[in-house]
Amino acid sequence: MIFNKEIECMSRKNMEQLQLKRLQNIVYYCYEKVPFYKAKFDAVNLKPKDIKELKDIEKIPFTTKEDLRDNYPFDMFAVPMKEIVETHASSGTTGKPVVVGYTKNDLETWSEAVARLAAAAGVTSEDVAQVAFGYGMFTGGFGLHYGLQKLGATVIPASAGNSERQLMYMQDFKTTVLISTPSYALYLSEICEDMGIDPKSLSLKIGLFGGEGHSDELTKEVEKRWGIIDTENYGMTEITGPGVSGECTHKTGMHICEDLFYPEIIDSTTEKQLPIGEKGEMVLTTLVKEGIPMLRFRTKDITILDDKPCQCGRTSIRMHKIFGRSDDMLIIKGVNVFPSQIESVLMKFDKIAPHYQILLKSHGFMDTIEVLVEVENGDILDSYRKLEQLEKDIRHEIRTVLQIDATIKLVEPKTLERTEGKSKRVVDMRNKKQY
Ligand code: DLL
Repeated sequence: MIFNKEIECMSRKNMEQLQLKRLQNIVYYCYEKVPFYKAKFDAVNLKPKDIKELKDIEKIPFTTKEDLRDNYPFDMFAVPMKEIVETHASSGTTGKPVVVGYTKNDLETWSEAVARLAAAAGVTSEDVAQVAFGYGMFTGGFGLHYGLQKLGATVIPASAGNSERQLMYMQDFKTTVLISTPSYALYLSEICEDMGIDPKSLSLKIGLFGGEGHSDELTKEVEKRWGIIDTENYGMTEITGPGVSGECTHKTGMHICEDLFYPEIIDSTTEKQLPIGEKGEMVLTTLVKEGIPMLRFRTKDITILDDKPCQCGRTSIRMHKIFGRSDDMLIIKGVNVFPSQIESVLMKFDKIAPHYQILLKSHGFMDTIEVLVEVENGDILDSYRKLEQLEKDIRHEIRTVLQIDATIKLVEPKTLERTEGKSKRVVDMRNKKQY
């Protein structure tokens, strides 16, 4: 089902016209309502009237996460607080969080964006959708909740954690759609099996997974374990939360709500726009947001845009699964590699479980990488020869595919940390004392 056919199947020409009109409006709006933007425009001698065509967007200075932090909590809001009806925040690893605010119209837009991605994944008003994202300052819980309700699905606001209870709801309420991070979906399947329940025997049909990436290989694993279609969606607090884009059942990339969020790909270093089809950092501009509009927000997420037609009939531009964030790219002895690429290699091996952790260490002046991987069946750990052979094979494959030399350490099943939200795959132990 296409939730908003008129918009989602619009011709390119009409979409570009709509985008230009909305871009011009939002630029005026930002300039008039947010002193931060006025100062940025004035600094480069840019006036809202200078935005005459879509490519003029390149004249607008970027906005970064740091800008939001510097204006903590509300200085980038474009409306008085009495018009803000909800706030959310993303907790960074350091310092103050980024705070965003939604007007009533913003909540409508957000619900629309999420309803579109849920419909694209095959969800209908017949479905029972269990939201296992946290309901709190994180945008995952409320965002999916609003969108699924707009679509008419029955929402179970289970929130994050308490896995046994999640499974009880899934059994008793006959949940057909699971909403969570992909790593939690995997963890939940494990708990399900531990409880003696075959995950495939439940009523689950569709997974709406996001908030973190998962490789194609991990997607297949989740699909195999649950017997479902695993779809991915993407977004971030600064732009709206979930709802920027999502996969349809053809899984040819995530369809972007282009009438709401204008996507660009730039080269992170030169900061110049790249043509469609080239890999780079995604930059997003909100086209209709009232509470906290964002002009050219640098997501740091690396992807590729694709404007080839999709069989589903939607004409929207799609984005490839995120390759990684420009700030989590690892440089191992000069070779650039994203954790997701390591995941893809690991997932090719049968005897290991889809749970791993990447440890970055330093030996003298040299950075080294160690990958801890769980074996599927602990028996192999009793056979030194088999264990050594498997470690060797994985190391060899990583070297061949990614040109990096990693130490592989196979560990007992279920010994690596599981999380109910976003997983932490990389542990940076460099510059820390090692014993
Ligand atoms: O994670 C919003 C969200 C919630 C999206 C639930 C989808 C589902 P933040 O906490 O602000 O917001 O984190 C945003 O998470 O810049 C990406 O680096 C990463 N991320 C989100 N979705 C994906 C995805 C929410 N599908 C940051 N693939 C983003 C890869 C993702 N990374």
